[in-house]
Amino acid sequence: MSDTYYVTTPIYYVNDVPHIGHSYTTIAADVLARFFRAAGRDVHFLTGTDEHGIKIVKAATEKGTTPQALADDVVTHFRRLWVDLNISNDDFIRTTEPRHENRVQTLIRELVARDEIYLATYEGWYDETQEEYVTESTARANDYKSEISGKPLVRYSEENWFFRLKKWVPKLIEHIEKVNPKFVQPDARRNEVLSKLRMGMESGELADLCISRNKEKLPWGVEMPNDPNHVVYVWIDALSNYYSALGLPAIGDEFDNRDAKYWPADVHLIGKDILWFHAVYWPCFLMALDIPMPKCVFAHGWWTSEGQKMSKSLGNFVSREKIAEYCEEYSRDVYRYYLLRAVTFGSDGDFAHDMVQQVYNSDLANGVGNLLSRTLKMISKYFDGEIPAPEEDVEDVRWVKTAAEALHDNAVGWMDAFAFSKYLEAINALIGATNKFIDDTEPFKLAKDEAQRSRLATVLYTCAEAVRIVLLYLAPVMPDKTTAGLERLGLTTTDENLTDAGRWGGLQPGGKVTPGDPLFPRAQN
Ligand code: ME8
Repeated sequence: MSDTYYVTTPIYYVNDVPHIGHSYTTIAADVLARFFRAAGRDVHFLTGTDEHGIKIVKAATEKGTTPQALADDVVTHFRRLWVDLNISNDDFIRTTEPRHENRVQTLIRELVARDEIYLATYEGWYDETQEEYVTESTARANDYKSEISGKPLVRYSEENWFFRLKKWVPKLIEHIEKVNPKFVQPDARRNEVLSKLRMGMESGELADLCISRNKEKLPWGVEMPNDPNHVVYVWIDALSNYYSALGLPAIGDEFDNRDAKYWPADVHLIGKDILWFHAVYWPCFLMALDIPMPKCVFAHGWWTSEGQKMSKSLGNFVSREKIAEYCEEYSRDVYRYYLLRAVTFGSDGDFAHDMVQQVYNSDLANGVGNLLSRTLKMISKYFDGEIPAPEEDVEDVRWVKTAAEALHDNAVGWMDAFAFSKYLEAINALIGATNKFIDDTEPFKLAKDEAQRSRLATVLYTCAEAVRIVLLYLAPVMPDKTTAGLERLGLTTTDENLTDAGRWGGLQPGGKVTPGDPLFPRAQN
């Protein structure tokens, strides 16, 4: 039995159509899923949509439709975008599906049985854009506006069900500090969560969590199984998707335990905006239910566009249409590559047309694209398109081999640590070492001297082998282009485990190569 790997994205709200931010998390998750599948793990990749709550009701009212009709429409945009971006998710969950709703109710029933929730009156501020109660001091500090959206906070007074959050916080702090120091990543986010937790406990401001909403005010949600006057708070409903989608807990339907072997999740990938929900509410909720916690929550940074916060009125919004334009101009693989290459995962990034072009030309047109076409052309010209057998020990091959081995030996570790930048840098280092190798060994000169025939064979085998390894490791990021590149090398993508296939020396001499048009033609200004 191979190791399992369960990766999730947030489930996205259906109040509006998807944009670059949604695509970022989903592409990152897809790259992890593709990489670990290739590395031999048994992967489960989940995404979906978050369809309940006040945000959806308001958006539906504004559009003159019902929440269900809005959800049914917007979900198709998400689904289509994931197909367009070549996302390989294994499941797609909608929170309005019975398989999810029934399991949320079962989880709540279990909380009731364990005396983890109680009825009380809440009086205070509510951030409707974030679906979150806000303490008086936070509200005051932000001028009674949402910290995230800037929209005015709303005064709420309601009788509601509360989850005994405070009771679990000391155990959570211990978990993050000692038991699993990798639980919240990156480190800066972990420290942020820890200090906010400690401050909340010391000041007494960290309150129990209100997990229901009055049904008269908000009928659009999962009904509290113990109280028909209330619906489940949308965040408790939403977070449960990571568990319910696996057919957990068992409730006696056809989904029971379907993918149970994947729990606990290896990683919940999220944006930094929703860290608190994932790093605090979710693990406390699981502890209260005696369910194992996910292994890690990784919060990535925020994208701006052309140097500014994205906004429809500024005209810099990277919408689904805009993404389609980039995919048309450069290909979907390039869009995927750019998002992971432009910034270290965890930091904020800016999406700017000039930068896309710069990265495209330097890494792809001049980098891997040029290396592939140089190599194929020389093999065609000097060896009639047949990959030659390496014969001589050429001293400079060592540098290329070392770069290939560094990639091979560290790839799994980097991907386990979400270090996409290091992974891509190592690929680019191998490309650079191989291009330098060609410049140093000057195969076009060797070709003029019959006595140098075996040296030329070694040089070109080395180039072809380096390109093969580059393409294999780029495949999780750029599945289309790398398949095309490998085909030109006479190779089909195989089921062979990347850990074996990515080792130096795997290329068999004698295969036929076919040079074609450039994989990444240079982009002009
Ligand atoms: O929060 N830059 O859904 P959501 C980077 N339904 N990432 C961005 C981004 C940006 N500018 N904008 C959005 C929700 N994202 C809840 C989640 S999970 C149980 C429930 C990404 O539609 C990022 O991953 O508002 C962020 O966390 C997510 O979209 C928020 O999506």
